[in-house]
Parts: sequence; C-alpha cells; structure tokens
Amino acid sequence: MLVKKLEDLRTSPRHVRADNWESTRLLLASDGMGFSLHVTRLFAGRETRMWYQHHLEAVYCLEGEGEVHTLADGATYRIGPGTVYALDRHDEHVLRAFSDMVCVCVFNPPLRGREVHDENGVYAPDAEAVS
Ligand code: 9YT
Repeated sequence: MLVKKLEDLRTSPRHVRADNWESTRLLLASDGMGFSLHVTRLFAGRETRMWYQHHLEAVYCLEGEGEVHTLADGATYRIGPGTVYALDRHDEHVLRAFSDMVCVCVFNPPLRGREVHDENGVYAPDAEAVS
C-alpha cells in the first residue's frame, strides 16, 4: 500500500510551480495506479488556457471561486467548493480564478512528474519521470 502526505511532498520534485498555479503530485505514473492525483492551487486573479490533448482530467474544487470556459462551444461554468468538472473531450478551456482555488485533480493517463503547459496549454506525453 502507498501512503503519502501532502506536506512531505511540497518540498519534493513532486511539487511544481508555474506562473498561475502550483501543483503537488501525490500519485504519479511511477506509482503504478493508472492515474495521477494532484492537489493544485490556482492563484487569485489569474487566467490559464489549457488543452490536455494527451490526457483526460477531472478537477474537484475544495476551496475558492472561479469559472471555466470551454472554447469550442463558448460555454462558461461557475466553479466553487463541491463542484467537479471533467474534460471528457480533451476540451480546450480557460480557467479564471476569482480567489485562490484549491482543487484535487486526476489525470488519465497519469502525469510522469514535472509537466508544465507548453505554448498551447498542452502537457507533453513524455515529460521527465519522477520516482
Ligand atoms: C485546474 C488545472 O488543470 N490546473 C493546472 C494544473 C494541473 N491541475 C496540474 O498539473 O496539477
């Protein structure tokens, strides 16, 4: 069985910080679960365009308020504590954080470790692996 603690991993290579967010990757491909599990903080006032062409992602909001906008259909959804959104169509989207948002994120296939968005908001499928 695997047991991991968020506080321990915040100071490890499993913690990744980008301009608009930080993510602690509790479970990764190397853990062999078939998905990755992250706790992500999205910073207040930031807008992030993302397009997970190689992954499916589900995002469950624990804290904070924001909205997610899907580019293909122009829809906008309010996101707050207790809301989950799932990018079941690899949807290109924009997340706007009105306050700091804390979310649990699940990726399938699992992230490998140090992924950050490229210029199109994509995570590469072959990022550097972290044990
Ligand atoms: C909500 C979202 O996708 N934020 C970007 C970071 C991502 N969740 C990650 O890598 O943990």
